[in-house]
Amino acid sequence: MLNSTWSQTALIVVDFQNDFCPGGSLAVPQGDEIYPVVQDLINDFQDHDRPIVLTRDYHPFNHVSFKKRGGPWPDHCVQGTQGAEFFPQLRVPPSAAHFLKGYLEDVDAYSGFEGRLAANGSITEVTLASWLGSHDVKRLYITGLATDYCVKATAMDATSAGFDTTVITNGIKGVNVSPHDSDQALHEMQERGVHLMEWPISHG
Ligand code: VGL
Ligand code: ZN
Repeated sequence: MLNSTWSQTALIVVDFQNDFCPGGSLAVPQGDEIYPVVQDLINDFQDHDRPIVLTRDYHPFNHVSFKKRGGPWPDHCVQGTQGAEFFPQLRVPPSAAHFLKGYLEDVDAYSGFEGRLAANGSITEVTLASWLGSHDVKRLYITGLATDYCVKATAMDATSAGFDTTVITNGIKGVNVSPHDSDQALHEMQERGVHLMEWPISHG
């Protein structure tokens, strides 16, 4: 990519966690297949010294979004369980910033912009918007799971907050509770000014 592409640009990896991958409790079909693209993005952003943000769904065991509490989802991404951990092959640079969301029992959060920075083992008051602002970020590349929920919500909030926002089409997968949910989500994102781009993965 051109050097200008990298200036003021950050990467956001949304919820690439075990419970959203095959074998997990809320598995996104083929969710694991985005791995090579996600890793290539992380590596390239690191090589260019650009900020890398990873969000995680991070629920208490009795979270309001769980079926046992009348919510839509099976238990997933419960704090302290393997399901809440990153996809095992993912190599995350130590410099990456971690944002957690949905960590309060009675509050759900799809968007990374509802998350808070985790640092030194605790959840801070720092929002994603303020963190990106303090790192002089103006443009965002977004990848991760799931297209029709947390990727969509994060991209919508990003563009509303004034970031020039690009979703990487080969670096996302959707839940598709209804068959066309991901297509619909991509359409809604584009209508709001989100750009779509296929990431030219580098081999070797
Ligand atoms: C998500 C459903 C419930 C997501 C999180 O990360 O897209 N989906 N919680
Ligand atoms: Zn959740």
